[in-house]
Amino acid sequence: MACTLAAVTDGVILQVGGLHPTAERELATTYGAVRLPSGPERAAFLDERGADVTVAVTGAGMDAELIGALPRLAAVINLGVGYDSVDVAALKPRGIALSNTPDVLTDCVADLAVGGLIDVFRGLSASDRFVRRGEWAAGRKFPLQRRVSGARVGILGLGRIGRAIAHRLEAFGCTVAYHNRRRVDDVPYAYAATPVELAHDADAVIVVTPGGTGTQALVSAEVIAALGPDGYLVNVARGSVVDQDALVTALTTGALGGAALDVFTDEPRVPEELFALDNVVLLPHIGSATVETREAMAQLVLSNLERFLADGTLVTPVPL
Ligand code: 8YV
Repeated sequence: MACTLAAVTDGVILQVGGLHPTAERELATTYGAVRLPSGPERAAFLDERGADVTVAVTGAGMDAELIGALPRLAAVINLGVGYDSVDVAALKPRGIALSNTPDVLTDCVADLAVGGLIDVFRGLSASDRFVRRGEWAAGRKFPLQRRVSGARVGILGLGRIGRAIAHRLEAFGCTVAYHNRRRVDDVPYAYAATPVELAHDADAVIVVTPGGTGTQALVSAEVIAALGPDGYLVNVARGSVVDQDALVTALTTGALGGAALDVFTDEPRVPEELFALDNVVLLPHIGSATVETREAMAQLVLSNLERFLADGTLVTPVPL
């Protein structure tokens, strides 16, 4: 810990960006948290109050500059399992602790990944548009799509969410393979040594690896080419894990069969070239966005804060 516990509990709790309403309410009422202003007032706030802040609670991330403006910061409590928007390199040397929200969102993200896979294979969103445009009523037939049951699915990143996806796909009779930094011993799925190998032998690849520098463009042009015109990509991880330019080119030229994308490199901006493509499902980063899961994430954020203020430890710490 960077500060003594007394010094932490004396300090200001800073809310960075919007959070779940439960968390915001509780932060304000129980902890008297202050929200970091945006726009021109931000710099003045940091000048005046930055040195009082001991804990930051964020769903929007924290860059090195903001961390640097908070000299007494002892913990960052992140709403979300992914913490790639928090500059970990700026936390480490100062011994600032970090927590995230694992486990509580595993099922919902896995559900969405499988939902995206089914949508893009069977053309659910596209056929919904077909009906609404009146094409069915006009006597036209929606083109035949691809079968999900029995498909060969590669999972890129066999962590908690990857395993939950694999488990669901087993019920569909899919053949599951995976690529992971490390081989996982206790699973019955085939291990692919590289993402290219994974894609080469799959009808679809589901991307569920954490974001950040280590996985930047892991799904390269070569991986996309290995999936090919009959292959599909589902991304519920981070936009940064996929070479988005290569993906857009492959989709617009027919070099990739289709994609279901919940995440993008520059959210909320989505490449407009994809808007007209019926073989692409575009989602607004909703992996964990259910009433139940977001409430559970908010509660876990609050538990981490409560524990940190009580004894300087975290319920779900990120090992740094
Ligand atoms: C939300 C997520 O984007 O947990 C994550 O890493 O990507 C999602 O659950 C995030 O929690 C919103 O702040």
